[in-house]
Amino acid sequence: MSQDDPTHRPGQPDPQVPRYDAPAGGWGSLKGIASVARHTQVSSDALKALWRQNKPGGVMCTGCAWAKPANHETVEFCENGAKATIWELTRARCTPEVLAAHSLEELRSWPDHDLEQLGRLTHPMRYDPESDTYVAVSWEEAFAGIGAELKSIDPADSVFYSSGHAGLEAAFLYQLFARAYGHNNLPQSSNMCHETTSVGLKQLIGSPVGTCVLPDFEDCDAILFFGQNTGTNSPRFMRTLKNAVDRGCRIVTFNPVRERGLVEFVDPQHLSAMATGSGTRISEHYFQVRPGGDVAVLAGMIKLVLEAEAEAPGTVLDQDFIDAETAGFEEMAATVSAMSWEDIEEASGLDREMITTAAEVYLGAKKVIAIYGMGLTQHVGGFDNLGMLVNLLLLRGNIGRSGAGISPVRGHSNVQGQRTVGVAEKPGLVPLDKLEELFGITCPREEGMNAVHASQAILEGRAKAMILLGGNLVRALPDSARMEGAWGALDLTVYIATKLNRSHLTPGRASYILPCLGRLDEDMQATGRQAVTIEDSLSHIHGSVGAATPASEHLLSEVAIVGGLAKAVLEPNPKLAWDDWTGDYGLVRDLIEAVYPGDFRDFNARMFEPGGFYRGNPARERDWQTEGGRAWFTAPSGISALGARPGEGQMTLVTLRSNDQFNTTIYGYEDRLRGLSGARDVVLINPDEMARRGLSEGQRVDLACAVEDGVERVVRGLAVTPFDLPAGCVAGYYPELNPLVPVDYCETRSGTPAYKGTPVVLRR
Ligand SMILES: Nc1nc2c(c(=O)[nH]1)N[C@H]1C(S)=C(S)[C@@H](COP(=O)(O)OP(=O)(O)OC[C@H]3O[C@@H](n4cnc5c(=O)[nH]c(N)nc54)[C@H](O)[C@@H]3O)O[C@H]1N2
Ligand SMILES: Nc1nc2c(c(=O)[nH]1)N[C@H]1C(S)=C(S)[C@@H](COP(=O)(O)OP(=O)(O)OC[C@H]3O[C@@H](n4cnc5c(=O)[nH]c(N)nc54)[C@H](O)[C@@H]3O)O[C@H]1N2
Ligand SMILES: [Mo]
Repeated sequence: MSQDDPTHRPGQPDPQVPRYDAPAGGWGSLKGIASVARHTQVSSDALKALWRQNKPGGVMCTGCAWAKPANHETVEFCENGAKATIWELTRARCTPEVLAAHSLEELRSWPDHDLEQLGRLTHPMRYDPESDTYVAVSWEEAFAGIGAELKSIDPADSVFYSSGHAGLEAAFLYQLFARAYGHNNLPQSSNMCHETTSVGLKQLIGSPVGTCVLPDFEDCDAILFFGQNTGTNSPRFMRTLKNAVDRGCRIVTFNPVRERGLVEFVDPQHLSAMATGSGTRISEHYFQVRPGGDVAVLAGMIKLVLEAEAEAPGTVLDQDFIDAETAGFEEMAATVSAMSWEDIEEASGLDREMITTAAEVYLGAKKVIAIYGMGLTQHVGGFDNLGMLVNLLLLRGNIGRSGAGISPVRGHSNVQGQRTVGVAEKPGLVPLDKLEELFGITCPREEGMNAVHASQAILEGRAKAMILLGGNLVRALPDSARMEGAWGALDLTVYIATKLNRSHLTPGRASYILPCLGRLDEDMQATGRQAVTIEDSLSHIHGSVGAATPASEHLLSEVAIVGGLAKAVLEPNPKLAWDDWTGDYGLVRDLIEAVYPGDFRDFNARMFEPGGFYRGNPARERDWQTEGGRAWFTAPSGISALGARPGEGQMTLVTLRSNDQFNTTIYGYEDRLRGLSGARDVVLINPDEMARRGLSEGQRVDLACAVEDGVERVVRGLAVTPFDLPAGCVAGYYPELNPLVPVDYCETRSGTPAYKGTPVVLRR
């Protein structure tokens, strides 16, 4: 910034971009755990749980869905897994006395962090409008009250949401309950997350999930990383990456933010590296693409691959594969070839040389894996992002062979698995005939509501009842401020949860909080201690046995709660044996196997196999279960994944997770790996952009959504914070900025909200 810049105040330093130069992992990660432990009442059970975490026969982490290896290390948890465990197994209790002392009106003024900090919920609770508090009720009263409400409405007006926390057993019973009751309204957290993957990859390669398994990472020559923040969101994956780099695998990353984990990493288990603090460089090249610019990057790379083939015909493309296994090549190639470098550089924010460097890495590798996360899925043009990535991989046969493939990194620990066992609003994805035959029920056949449809139904007053199996939907959804306003018009809200969160503070006319056991808790039922199962990001199924003493004797398991609700609503049916199933989860696994024999063969016998058992993936075997039976090249509908080019004065808003949160659960105010700390009400902006707009560090500004649909969406009082970002965009934290994202500003085919690409304007 120059001295004659009107915003430069004498004596003030130029805005500095915050830096965190230490590698991800290392001592910093231990400090991160310690800081959460300091202000949480850590129980001794938490330490025991960490020891057993992600090991065969142990307990599967409640955090992310990253794979659990068969040959585990002594310590198989990461910084954020430890935080999740310590947070869940706190000694703090959110009792009826605590809740009696605070009205909901008061609690609504608390930050998210403080609500969960109250500790584990201990009793079933009912909202009492008179005192504006939650009051304790018995389970019998709660089930009877909820049952009466649900029986009085049209099932099609109710919505059964699930966040990806619950195990396969509870999830399977939950969808069975919904269908027996009479609807397919089963939105799930993946609707806000990897729905682009579920819809996109299914259409393109016939599989709604990734094609890679852990051994592929020991065999690949190059990894391309798009919009996934490993160091924070799946830290155990860092070790896999480090091992890959150590044996010569090359990594190229595209991300608007220089995320430390993808720059450098020290494995906390490696004593010599810890002692010297010397990290492993993870990305050989790191390109700060513009938000939504990946379509253009990939177009550039594809152009270069096609040019290389034209120069040396028969040597670059895997022509046999393209001819035998794919469709759509010509149209894709024509569309991409017609894109100009000028447009590609403009949309990507990268120059041709950078894209050429990336293409050279791709062309120099025999086996390539592409990894991606929310940076590709949460855009209006998310499908184009995936389509282009699949195009690039297909050109050289990089899907369906060892050491190659496409690997979306999933979010919640069992988000993928819940979909596998039928938590889906699309009836076509579920073997309904089988359910009818096994359980003597009639399944509705109409398409149900996904998260966006449910949100619209709530905003328009059409929905009557919401049940949340975990999660904090009011806060996680787009348009969250409008959602909070509309939610109160519901007849019934039911929150099955471990901790108090902001959604619970928006009760419907009748509202209940049903406190459940978490996965880390010991779950004793009629036949003894129960195990549950989850599916990881790489489609492996793992048994998990909780051993912690439950937070209160009044907690029920999620399986028991779903059974209790179902019994209170449904007519008696001997084939729906909720009590027997609650007594023995093995019976539920037998049913899952009966409905999905291909995926869950010998389920009960195999659930504790080290590394989990693989449920397979036809695309990995080049069995393309798509229209036409081939893998599809697709021509993108435009050069950017943004809904529209930002207009004059507008910027693209990217919402981020900090290193100190798990979705809407805020552990603290440190975003150590980005060199930020102390506050979450910030707007991150490039220093040049700050100067151009005459902004100073710490100045409070408002952000307003620039989508014109007649609704005002503003978040006020954000502190301007200089940060290393491409020009033309701003970033800030999820969920604080969710009021800015319009509910129907979402991915065109799957409805995934455009949390990474909403146009905004900045106001003083
Ligand atoms: N500790 C922790 N772990 C978590 C979670 C958590 O909140 N905390 N959440 C869990 C869940 S539910 C999920 S879905 C996953 C989410 O994990 P990720 O997929 O990593 O999601 P985000 O952190 O939202 O954003 C990913 C990255 O996308 C980048 N990005 C933004 N826009 C673009 C773009 O247009 N192009 C490219 N190439 N990159 C872009 C951002 O800079 C960011 O680094 O993590 C899971 N694990
Ligand atoms: N702006 C913006 N918004 C986003 C995103 C983004 O990147 N940007 N990401 C989106 C994504 S990827 C996702 S997945 C969603 C997440 O949205 P949700 O899944 O709805 O939210 P979570 O924060 O995971 O839910 C936390 C709550 O779950 C409950 N809970 C925790 N463990 C358990 C359990 O074992 N059982 C039960 N029953 N309850 C439990 C606790 O009460 C806790 O308060 O948010 C989405 N929203
Ligand atoms: Mo997610």
